[in-house]
Amino acid sequence: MKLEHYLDNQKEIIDKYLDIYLPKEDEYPGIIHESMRYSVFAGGKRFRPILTLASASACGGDFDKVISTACSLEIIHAYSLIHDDLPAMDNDDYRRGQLSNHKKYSEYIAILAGDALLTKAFEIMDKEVVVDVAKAIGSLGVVGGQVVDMQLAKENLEISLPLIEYIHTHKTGALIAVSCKAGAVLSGAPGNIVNAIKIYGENIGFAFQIIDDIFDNDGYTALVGESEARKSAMNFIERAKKELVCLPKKNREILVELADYVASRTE
Ligand code: GRG
Repeated sequence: MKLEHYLDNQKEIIDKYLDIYLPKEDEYPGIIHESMRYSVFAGGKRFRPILTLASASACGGDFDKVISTACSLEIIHAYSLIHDDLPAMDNDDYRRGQLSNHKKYSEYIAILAGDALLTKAFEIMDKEVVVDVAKAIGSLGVVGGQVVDMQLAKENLEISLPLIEYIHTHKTGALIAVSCKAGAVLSGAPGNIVNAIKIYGENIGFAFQIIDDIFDNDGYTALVGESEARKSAMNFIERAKKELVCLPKKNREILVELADYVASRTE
């Protein structure tokens, strides 16, 4: 199957399950459920849950065992975007071409929708990966990356390569890496494979954010220029793919294709 079809197909499956896991709009108090669903279903590539499912499949895992965790990682991602857009953070009026959650529903609803999404994610994820996910998104992970990014934006910190690397590995890389790792853990993969898939995730996570910086002409690109940034992203993709040699060739194919997709993506 061509990658494009694979991605569309996985997205469709993930959306079907997200619809099952999230409370319906008519559940009281409806406004919070409407707001949660608005952000989860307002587009999005579903890249993190796709990685969880792909890592599980590369490790011979069972779809039924991983789908709730895969969806929980997308729900965490949706939460992070809602809070990232808030006036106290990036103050963005639009996300994915539509009004951001606080613009559509008010600030207090957007904060609570984020809180409820994060809580829902921990309700549905497999208990075996709760600690890994909590560590990846807390103050030593995504939150830490967001703090330093906010300091850079609001407190005139001097931009430098180590600072950008910290932000990218924490704010973006940590959730992508744990999305990959969770798929391996829940498939009962041995420690060396779990570790390789986690490092794969860290590398594609870094490359993913560098490509985002190229789109936005900021961050890494602002420091080193577009051509260096692209080279650097390619290096991380190659490093990611090298980690997969511990998997049989047939099993690693989809992860290799997803790594290449990160470098070539246009959205
Ligand atoms: C604890 C998870 C957590 C968050 C609290 C608000 C915050 C702290 C962090 C913000 C993190 C953030 C917004 C990172 C940006 C990551 C990123 C590259 C977003 C774009 O991802 P895509 O391209 O988006 O996968 P789509 O629209 O396809 O879903």
